[in-house]
Amino acid sequence: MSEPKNELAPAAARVAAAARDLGLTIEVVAMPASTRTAEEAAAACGCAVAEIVKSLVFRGRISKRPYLLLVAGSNRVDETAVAASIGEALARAPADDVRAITGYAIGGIPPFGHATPLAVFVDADLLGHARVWAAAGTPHAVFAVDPQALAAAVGATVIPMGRRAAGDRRSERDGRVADAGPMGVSRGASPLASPRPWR
Ligand code: 5CA
Repeated sequence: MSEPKNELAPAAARVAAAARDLGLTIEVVAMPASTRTAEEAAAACGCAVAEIVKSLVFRGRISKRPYLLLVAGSNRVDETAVAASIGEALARAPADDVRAITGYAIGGIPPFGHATPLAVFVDADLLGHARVWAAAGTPHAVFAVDPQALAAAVGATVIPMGRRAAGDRRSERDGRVADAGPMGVSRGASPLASPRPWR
């Protein structure tokens, strides 16, 4: 695959190099518009929000171990369900902590190539797409990837991650609804627990 014609920012170039190290064939693209949020990234990439990978850093409340959650852009993290899968409750990492752990600023956190090793979990909903888009180090850089290839390359454990954010429209390519009850998404011990509005 040819290199992108636009010159990449150093952080984006590091992501491209990390992908090569993993044997993952991607092309990092610098977008003229912001890709800082899942919604902005979807608009810039011309895809559904459900096809955006949010790379969110949490810490175990007990172990303090850092975890990377790769979450569908249209889903909110259901912390109760995720804790049930991972085996401990999680707390969101503050921005300066995220920067130290990953080496990247929020809005550009890539799903690999971090400053420190992270246990990685991927949202089962992401695997229903042929192609998803993830951040590549800056709030303007993204890459497209087969989610199965991404999950395999980073050694991610697939878990039910969340439920659809309020007000999000179902795209025609995403026939499932990751919401409470009937679709079989694990709700953990407390179905009434209110997940934080990760977007
Ligand atoms: N580039 C886009 C799409 S790939 C992106 O990085 N999206 S994201 O969802 O992975 O990153 C933005 C996330 O950072 C949001 O989910 C938001 O909840 C989180 N965030 C924003 N501010 C903070 C903060 N101060 N501390 C921790 N997380 C934050």
